[in-house]
Parts: sequence; C-alpha cells; structure tokens
Amino acid sequence: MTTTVATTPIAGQKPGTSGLRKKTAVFMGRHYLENFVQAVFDVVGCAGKTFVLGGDGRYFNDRAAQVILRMAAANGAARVIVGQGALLSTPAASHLIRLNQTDGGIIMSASHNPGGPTEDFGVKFNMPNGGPAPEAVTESIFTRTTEITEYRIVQAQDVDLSRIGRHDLAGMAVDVVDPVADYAALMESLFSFDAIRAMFAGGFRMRMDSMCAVTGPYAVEILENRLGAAKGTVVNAAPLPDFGGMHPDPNPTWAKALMDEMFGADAPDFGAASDGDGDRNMVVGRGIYVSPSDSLAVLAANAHLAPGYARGLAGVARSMPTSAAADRVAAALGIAAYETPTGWKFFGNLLDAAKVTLCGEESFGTGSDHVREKDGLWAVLLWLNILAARKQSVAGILREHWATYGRNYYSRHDFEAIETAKADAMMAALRGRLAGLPGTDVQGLTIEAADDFAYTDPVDGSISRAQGVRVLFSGGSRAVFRLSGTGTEGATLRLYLERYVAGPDGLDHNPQQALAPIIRAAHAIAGIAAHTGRSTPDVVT
Ligand code: VG1
Ligand code: CO
Repeated sequence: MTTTVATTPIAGQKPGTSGLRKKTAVFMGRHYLENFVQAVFDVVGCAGKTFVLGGDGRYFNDRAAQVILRMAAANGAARVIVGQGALLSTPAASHLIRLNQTDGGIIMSASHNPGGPTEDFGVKFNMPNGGPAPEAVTESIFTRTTEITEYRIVQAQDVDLSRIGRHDLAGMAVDVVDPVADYAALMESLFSFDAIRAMFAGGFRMRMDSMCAVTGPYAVEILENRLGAAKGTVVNAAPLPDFGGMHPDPNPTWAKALMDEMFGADAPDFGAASDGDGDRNMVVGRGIYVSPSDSLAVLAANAHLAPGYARGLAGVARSMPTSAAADRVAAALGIAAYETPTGWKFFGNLLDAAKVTLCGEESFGTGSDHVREKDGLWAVLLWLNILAARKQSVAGILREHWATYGRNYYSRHDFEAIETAKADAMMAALRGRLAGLPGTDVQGLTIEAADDFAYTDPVDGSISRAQGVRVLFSGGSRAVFRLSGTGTEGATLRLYLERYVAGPDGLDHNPQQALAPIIRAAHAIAGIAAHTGRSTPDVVT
C-alpha cells in the first residue's frame, strides 16, 4: 500500500562537493532522508525506471536502504539493483549503473568522513553515465527540497538484502547482487592479472589497509583470492558500521598504522589504503610516500604498461588544486591536459566525450574512463601492474620520474572546524584584494598572478565560478585557498601549496621544508591567523 506523507521543506539540504552530507542524527531526523530522496525522484523521474542502490556500510546504511527502496517502489520504479547487505563501493556502483544501463543510482556514503551515530552520513545521486550528478542537477534537487510538500512510500516489510536474487516489493523488482563480482571482472579486463600474480608468487609483499570500510571484501577477493597475495595482506578488511572507530581517510595522518609499517624495519614492498566508500587511495612504497599528485603523474606516464591502456591515453585531467606534475607528463606524451574545479563531477563530460582517459585529484583520488568515479582499488591495481612490468621498486620509479620531469613539491594544509563566519570573511577579504596582488612582493616572493578559479566546461559550455583563489608566484610556485564542500561542522579551509624544481634538485626531499617560503607567503597574503585564530593546520597531507 502506498502512503503519501505530508511534509514541509527542511532548510539546508544543499548537496556539496559530493552529495548531501550531514551528521547521522540529522539524516535520521523526521522526514529528513525522505524529503531529500523524494526531491531526487521528483527531479530525475522515477516511474518505470531502474536504479542501482548501495552504500559503504556505515551506521544507518541498512535502514536508509530500506526507506529508499520503499520510496522507489511508491514512486513507480520498475527495478532496483542492490548490493548484497546494501553494500557497494562508489566505483562498483558506478560500474553497475553503466553495465546494466540503468537510469542512475543512489549511493549512501559520507565517503572519508567517520561513521556512527554521532558521526556522518550522506546520500548522492549518480547519473545514467555512472558519474556524480552535475551542478545543474544538484541545484534542481536543492530547489526541489525547498518546495516539497509530500513524499510517497509503501508500507511493507523489509526486503531481505542478505539473500542474492530477485525479490518483489509492492510490484517493484529488487535484484540483490554480489557487490564484488562484476567489479572484479572489470578489473581483470583492464590489468594483467598474470603478471601481478607472478610478482606475488615471486615473494612480493603488500599491505592493504581497508580501514574497516567498504573495500575490504573487494580487496580480499581481488588481491588475496585472485592474485595470490598472502592471506592477511588486507588488514581491517571487515566493513563495520563505525569503521572500527577509525577515520576512513587514506592519508598519512589517518592511515598512520600503514605509514609506520611501510617506514619500519621489514616493511613490505608496497602499501595502500582506501577510504569509506572505496573511491580514494593512498599509495606508499617501502620507505617512501607517494603524494597523490605524483601518483597521477606516474600512472599517466606508465599506464600503457597495463593491457587496458596499451593504446595510450586520450588526455589527462586534474582538479585545479592538484599539482601540475601530470601536465608535464601530458606535454611529453603530446596529449591534452585539462584543469577542472574540485570534485569528480567535473570529469564526467571530459570522460564521456573521450577527451581524457585518466583523471586525478590531490585528495587521494585517481580514476579512468572505466567508470565515472574515482576508484581506489583500480589505482592500486594499476600501480601493481606497473611494478610488475617495470620490475622496479616504488622508490626507484618515483626517483626516475622526478629526474625526467622535475619535481612538483606539494602539500595541503587543512584548518578544520573554523567558525563559518570567520572563514567566509577571510575568503571575502582575500577575493577583494586579488586585483592588487600581481607585481607585489610577499615574504621575498613575487606574485605574478592571482585569480578566483572559474571553469568553462569544454563539452557543454556550463560555467562554474568561485572555485578557489589561486596565487601564482614567479618560478611556477603557487598557493591555492578554498573552503571545503564536504565537511559537516563549521568550515574547513584548505590551503594547497606547490613548488616546482627542475631535474635532480639538491633539496632534501622534505616537502614541508621545500615549501616553507610559500607557506609563509600564503599565511601573510590571506591573514589566516588574524581571521581565524589558527596558525597551524590540523591535517597536513
Ligand atoms: C573533498 C576533496 C575533493 C573530493 C571530495 C569528495 O572535497 O577535496 O577533491 O572530490 O572531497 O571526495 P572538499 O570540498 O571537502 O575539498 V570523497 O572520497 O569524500 O567522495
Ligand atoms: Co570517497
């Protein structure tokens, strides 16, 4: 039986960089999830359609899945494909949307944000191409949340999402599928599993930290079962509702146990970690950390060594704050390089138009045209394929890369949970001063240019403004300032720092030291301490 429930708009249901993210308790509040889901269905249409549904297994994932299914049925959907246990990594969901040519999908995740009753939850809608909804669609969804007066839901028992196969929910088909199988087959089609298997058989050792989040089952099946990595290679492999109390953000701060292992005595050859929903990756060699910007550049330079990319790359795209290391590779390969705003949704059109093959962000995101999301395990497998083909260590490959292309020293400093008004005032003041900055000297550095990044999509011509303030110094160094669009508490200031050094450089390879002059200049230019009361970042990556 379908019920139409009267409701009223709830303020602030505005999707950010990657869907709607709020405290779990907010999502569990009266009508909150329901209003947002109905707004999505009202905008994208639901009657007769097929969707994919899954999430990263965090607290409320299972309950939210049942609500979304009942609402899809009430809104007339024909069929929903759900990962068993309501689990799907973000890249696996993207693949299922494409593979089954569905009308899109709903992913339940707050990605790298912690999970649990007092932590975060999130919902995002992906389009029929498998990618995050573009700004025009998320804007329409937001507008709809401000107008909503009712939502539809069927009254029914829970669907048994633990049982693979077809179920019926008030006339709608619910197909519960193995969340791993199709994704693993896709990976086998892209990479030389034989070469990687031979490398493991030859004694190559790895540690994969799934951070008690969704990639555990994927990593165990692919790395241990199919590629023959030693049992126990994947640690924190069981997805838990609170991620075992961990912050499932694969960076040196939150994946410290992995870093300690990789820099300790008897470190394995290769280490990797992924985030809550499996779209991010961190890669570490024995005694050497690979910055995400460098990782994108190395993958671009070597992707042809994997069968799925043997024909070469159409082009490479990176988000604006990501270092220009990948641009140098693109120039050497004679392929196009694109610079987009932060967030994977901006890569979708470039991938669909086959203008680029690889994409990446400094925030531990890398991916390709195999799906329309960034893909953590994909990046790990491409690295493994390259290591198997080149028969060199991670350190050896990185050093050769820097010797060839020069090195883009890079770091991001995050200042978290700043009072929103203070952060906004700092950005407004900075934007107000942009025109006067070029030609001035700050802390011994000369500013060449300064702007607020705007992007015109080369495919559909849509324009996205105010995507972050860039200050370029002479010699190719820069500082970028922007506020996060994924936080759930106050504002987070992200300060991105970059310095290019050609060839073997004589610096000591400590990025914080190499970047010290730019860090000082950035603080002086924006008056971070004066505006926010903060002089040291909470997280450095
Ligand atoms: C952050 C990252 C951005 C990434 C986004 C979603 O956004 O900086 O590069 O695309 O998270 O990643 P923001 O607005 O907080 O800087 V995920 O893995 O959380 O979906
Ligand atoms: Co994520």
